Parts: sequence; C-alpha cells; structure tokens
Amino acid sequence: MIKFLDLGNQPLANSYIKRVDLKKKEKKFKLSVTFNKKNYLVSILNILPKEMMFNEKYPYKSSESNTMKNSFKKLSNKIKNRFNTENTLEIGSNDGPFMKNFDKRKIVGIEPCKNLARITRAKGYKTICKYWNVDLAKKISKKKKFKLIYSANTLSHIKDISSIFKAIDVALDEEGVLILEDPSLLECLKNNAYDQFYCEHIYVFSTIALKEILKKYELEIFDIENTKTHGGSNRYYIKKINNNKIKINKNVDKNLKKEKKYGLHRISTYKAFTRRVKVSKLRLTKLIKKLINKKKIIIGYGATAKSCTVLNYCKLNKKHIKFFYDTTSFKINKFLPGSKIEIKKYKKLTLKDADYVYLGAWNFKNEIFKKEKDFIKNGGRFITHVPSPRIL
Ligand code: JHZ
Repeated sequence: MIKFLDLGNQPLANSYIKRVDLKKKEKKFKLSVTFNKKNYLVSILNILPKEMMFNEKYPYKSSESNTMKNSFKKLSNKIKNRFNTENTLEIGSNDGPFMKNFDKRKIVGIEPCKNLARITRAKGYKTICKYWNVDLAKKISKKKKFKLIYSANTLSHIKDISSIFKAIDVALDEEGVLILEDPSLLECLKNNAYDQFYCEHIYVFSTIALKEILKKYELEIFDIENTKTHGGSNRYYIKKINNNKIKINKNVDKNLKKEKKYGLHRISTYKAFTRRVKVSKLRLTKLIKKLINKKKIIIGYGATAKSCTVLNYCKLNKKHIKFFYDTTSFKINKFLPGSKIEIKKYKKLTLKDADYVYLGAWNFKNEIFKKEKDFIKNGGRFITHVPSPRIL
C-alpha cells in the first residue's frame, strides 16, 4: 500500500457537536489515503471502529434531497422492469428512499443505525437493525435466497470487504442480481473532490479495483451506469460468474478502458491528484480570506460529511464561514466537527443576508441553484472548490 494523500488530523465527519459540548475535546484521527498496487484499491489508512460511526445517533438521511429521492424512484422503476424483484434485499436502507418504491412484502432492509431503522419500520417496512455479515446473511436467506440485492453508498463504508462479499454470496440466489452504487474514483480524481475521503468512506471504488475483488468471490460485473449522484457515481450490476444466462454488456469494458486511460492503475496518477489537492487548498483559503478582508459575509449551504474534510484540511472556521444552513433535523443547532461552525435551520429566503454561499453540498448544485434562483438573481453568489475553487 502506498500512501499518497495526507488530509491532516480530522474529527469524525458526522459527529455534529451540541452547544453544551463545545468545550469538550474532540476525537481526532489522521486521515490519509492509500493506493494498493496489487488490486488497485484506494482506501483510507486509519479505519475507525464501525460502532463509533454507525450507531443510534447517525445524522445523515438520504431523503433530505429531492435529487436522491428522484434517483431512487427512477432506478426502482427501471429494475422492476428489468429484473425479478419479488424478493429484494437492501443493505444500508437509511431512512428508506429506495425501499419506499417497493411492495412492503417484497423487500427487507438492513440498517445498523437504530434511529434510521425506526423510521422505515414505522412505515411498515421490515428492517433489520444489524451490521451486514455472514451470520446475518445465513439467517435471513435460510428459507429463500434473494433475487435482487441493492446497496447504495454503503459498501464503501464497510472495512471487511471479504465478509461483505462472502455474505452476499450466501444471500444471493444463483440467478440473482447484485446492484452496487458508490462514488466513482475516476470522477473523484477528475473533480479534485478530495472531500470524498473522510472516516466513513473507507474505500472509493474504481471499476478496475472492484473487478479484481469480485473475482475472488466468483462474482462479476455485467453492466455499469455512470450516474451524476454524489458528484459522479457508478452503478454496478453484478452476477455470479456461473450464471451464464446474463450477458456482459460492452460498457463494462468501456469503463475499464476509460479508467486505465486516465491511469487509475498507476501511482503517478494519485501523486498528481495530491499536487492538485494542495493547490486547491491554497486557492480556496486565498479566495475566502480575500472576501473576508473585503467585509463580505460568507455562509455555508449543506453541512455535509464532505465539508468536514474541506474545513478541517483548509483550517476554515466561523471567522471565515459564519454558519451553515441545513434541512436535517439531527444537525440543526449543532456545530460542525473540528471547525465548530454553527448549523442553522434552513428556511426559504434566509440566504438574503449573505454575499456569498459556500456549497458544502456541491453534489446537489443543480437542485440548490433551482431553489435559490432569487438569491442569484439579486446578486448573491456561490463558492465551490469543485473542480477548482471559484465563485460561480
Ligand atoms: P450529502 C453522507 O455524506 C454520508 P454527505 C455518507 N457517508 C455518504 O456516503 C453520503 O452521504 C451518501 C443538506 N441539504 O448527501 C442535507 C440541504 O440542507 O452531500 C444534507 O445534510 N438543502 C452516508 O453528508 C447535506 O445537505 C438542500 O437543498 O457528504 C447533503 O449531504 C440539499 C439538496 C441538501 O452527503
């Protein structure tokens, strides 16, 4: 494993601080990113225990953005037409934006965060509040294996890859389909989106790495969609190698070639990314400090896990960004980890007192711009660091 990026001492990305705890010492860890020359896997170096991150206080809800709700709805319709969804499993069901498009009798969710599992259970969806592993897979598939297993933005959060895929092998029907959706390493590098790395994102997958890993578990990718969600993701359609009924789509090879052409199999590509990340840090801090010197008011939009990496790596705090707006109830009236910038409840029109708005949720730029067209019309401007720091 070769370490190529050092993002400094970072707090836990989703550990928003209560006002009464502001003076308490925060847990921090060294965030650095590595490349494995053998299997091309990119992962963070210091991996925290899962219980520290995914527990009954987990603040992130996928349903907070219309973009994600729409994406899950569109995908559900598509896969219902293409595959057998009579017996579906979702690993990491969060607050249910995927599940809710399915018949309650035909889908089971796995969600280790109690506060989230409670939400889907209350809506009548069977939700198992446990971490995904082989024992759990055996238990739930004893009578009937799953025809479809779906998991979005979850597998990149689980350290033990071998246990993930062994468990999937146990639970998946011989003719079943596994669909995985996670941020694309290629897009992350192209966009200089170093904020895709934080404690929860243990891996950012490429197709070339995933292909190598899957081979070990007798699984293979038969189709790929490049989606726009979360700043550019890949949706991998996977089957058991022995299932010859499904043909491999040409776009699998196309994606592999595209990634190789960019150099995702070479350490030099990652070293070049690191150089760009350092420049990005310098430019963002310069831009923000220049605006502050001109007495401009900057606030933040979307107190994301990604923002935690940017704010702490660039050493930005409330002197630079006055506060953040967010719609998530668990985050409101708390403070961002490390930078200790306050998070306020978003209300329509509240942007009008700011000159500039830093896009913490840059991945939802289109949705946010549509919502804030009056702010833009009246001269308000957004700041982003993706793909390079600038005023939009
Ligand atoms: P968003 C989380 O990362 C954590 P984050 C996790 N590790 C992961 O992988 C991804 O999600 C999928 C707010 N918002 O999705 C809601 C508004 O306030 O970019 C959210 O707090 N107004 C599981 O946190 C945040 O922004 C809006 O109009 O980086 C978005 O967070 C919109 C659209 C969002 O994920």
